[in-house]
Amino acid sequence: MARVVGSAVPNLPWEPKPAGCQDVCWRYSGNPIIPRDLIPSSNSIFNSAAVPFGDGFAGVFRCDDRRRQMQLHTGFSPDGINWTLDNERIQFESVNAEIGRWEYGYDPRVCWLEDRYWVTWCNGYHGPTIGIAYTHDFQTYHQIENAYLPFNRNGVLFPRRINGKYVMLSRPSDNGHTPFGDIFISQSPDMVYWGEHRFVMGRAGGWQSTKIGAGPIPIETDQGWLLIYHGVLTSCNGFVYSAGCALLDLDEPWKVIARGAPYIASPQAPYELAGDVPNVWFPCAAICDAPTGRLAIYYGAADTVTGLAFAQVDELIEWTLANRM
Ligand code: BMA
Repeated sequence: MARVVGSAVPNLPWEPKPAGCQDVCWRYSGNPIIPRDLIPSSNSIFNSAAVPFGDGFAGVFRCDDRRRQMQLHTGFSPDGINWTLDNERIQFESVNAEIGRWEYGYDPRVCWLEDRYWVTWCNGYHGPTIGIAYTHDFQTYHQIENAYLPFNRNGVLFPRRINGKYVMLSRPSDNGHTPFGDIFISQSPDMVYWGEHRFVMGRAGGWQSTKIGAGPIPIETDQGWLLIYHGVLTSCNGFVYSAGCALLDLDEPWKVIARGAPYIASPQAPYELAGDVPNVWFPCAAICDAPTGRLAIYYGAADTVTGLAFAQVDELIEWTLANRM
């Protein structure tokens, strides 16, 4: 049995796998957990990140507003399922007026690292790049420098320093609906200067043939970092976003130990198949209860609503090793 490194989250939202289910990842029966119109200003709420916070949970949510501008909002929940979101977008306090000039933000990730919550997101600065901020309380957010030059997406931090350095996965891209994309890693002594870039993994067949991008914060286990990521297939009807699983080396996480060939989840439920962008299953967060290995995965469905799914770390690792490409 794989040992998960991390904290106990005894109040993790959880439902056991339904009898007869053949999948390694299964949906919450009450999905979607966040409707598109939870707050008066939202057109849609999806691709969002939740973490344990205090006695409950907090998160940063992608809310596209009714002008169809992409915004980030704070949310809180007692149980990880029922959420209250601020109707106003997050106002970041920035180290620098130029960097703090808000264009747009989307697809946030939240990472507890040492003594604070780090937020990374796709930040508009003459095109999409990776914005970084930290918060202690989900009330005041301190924005620091962007990690990279444009264009980049899917910036995902590791939850501890590796060999003394902060480490981030990302996906260099272009300014549009990028028709390519591989996962790279970058390292930093201070969260400001990023370098020592390494290739991690690229496009492969089928569901991940057009582009891939890191999803939730990687989960540390004694067998490696468990990475859930999204992959895109170009069908005659447009992009289809699914999710898959890989295991990365603990000390040199640009080395892939194993990568599953099939997806672990793909758009199949009605709210994943229909919405503002049909056929999107886009995971941005996975909360793990370390002692049991239970995982609660938060994902955006059809760029419209937020869904919750479950998996077991042990089972995902065994499955990845058994179904490696
Ligand atoms: C990607 C990002 C995601 C989105 C997906 C499908 O490029 O913009 O936020 O879910 O496209 O539209």
